[in-house]
Amino acid sequence: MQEQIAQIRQAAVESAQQAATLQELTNAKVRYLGKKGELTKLLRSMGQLPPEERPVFGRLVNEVRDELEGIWAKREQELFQLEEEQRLKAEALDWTLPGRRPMRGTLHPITLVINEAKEIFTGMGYEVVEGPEVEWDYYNFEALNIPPDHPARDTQDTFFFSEKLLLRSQTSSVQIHTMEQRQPPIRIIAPGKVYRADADVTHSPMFHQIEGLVVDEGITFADLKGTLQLFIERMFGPEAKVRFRPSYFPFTEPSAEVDVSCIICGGSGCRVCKDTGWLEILGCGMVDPRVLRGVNYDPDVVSGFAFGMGVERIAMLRYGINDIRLLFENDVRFLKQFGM
Ligand code: 2U9
Repeated sequence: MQEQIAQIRQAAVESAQQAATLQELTNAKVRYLGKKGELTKLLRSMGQLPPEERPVFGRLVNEVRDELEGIWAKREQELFQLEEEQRLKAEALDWTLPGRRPMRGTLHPITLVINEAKEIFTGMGYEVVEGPEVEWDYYNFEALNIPPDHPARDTQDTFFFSEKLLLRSQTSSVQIHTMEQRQPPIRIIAPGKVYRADADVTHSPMFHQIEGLVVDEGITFADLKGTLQLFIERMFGPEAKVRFRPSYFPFTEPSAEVDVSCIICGGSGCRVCKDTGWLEILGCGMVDPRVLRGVNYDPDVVSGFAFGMGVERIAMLRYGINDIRLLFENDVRFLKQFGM
């Protein structure tokens, strides 16, 4: 009997030592110390012994049981630590890895140009004003001295909702609204979307304009020239040369178109400037007295100058973009090349 106890003890100790996981250890415990386990079975067979041997035997079995339970508790602790270490190793994080950057957008080149123009003009004391894109014929054409038979009024060029309502084809309407509401001095720029029935490599049916208007006593063409010269130098760099050519617009008299020395070749002639060395970038002039009279300003007391430019054209020249459609497709691979 004692030998049997010793054998079971030995086998139990070995199985505890050999158990490689907590599960195996539990299984082994059930096998030796469980209700139907080897040691329990041995204790139950005690009845077969002579009564005088039973106390010694019982004590011996219970001693072995206590010892085994101690061994199990120790092994359990060891295996628990082992498994915990393995789990932590498997889940290990490298805190020194660089984080994943959140996707960050960039400002659209059109927005960049508008923002820059706003900076330049507000720096000269201008105010930024905006107005409706759906406009009355009066504000878009009539108040700007554009006669009823002017080609711009053709449905080929302008999007009409009705005889009197349209999508503005220029932001000049904003300046008319402003003049109706205020008295000189006026110094404003009006950036925004305009619409014309036109679409090819250099034209889009929706594009952006920045127009400016200054009205006060004693405003002259010299003020206009100085202002635009400064704007162009700030927008295109100090080496940009500027020239004014006489032109015609119904709303300004006299009128001029303004060229900047080619920003690609610097004026020596290339494909972009068609070998002229110059790029046309805006139109301007002294506000026609008829326009001033139309908003109840007295052209004998005040005078003004105005100018207008296409933002897409300026963005294309500044960033060397050769197809206007790139500005409207919103391909992220294109857009992400531009700064914040
Ligand atoms: C008022 C009076 C006059 C705005 C002006 C231009 C000349 C001009 C074009 C540039 C390229 C339009 O985007 S474009 O196609 N604009 O040449 N715009 S003077 O004149 C005004 C504006 C408002 C009350």
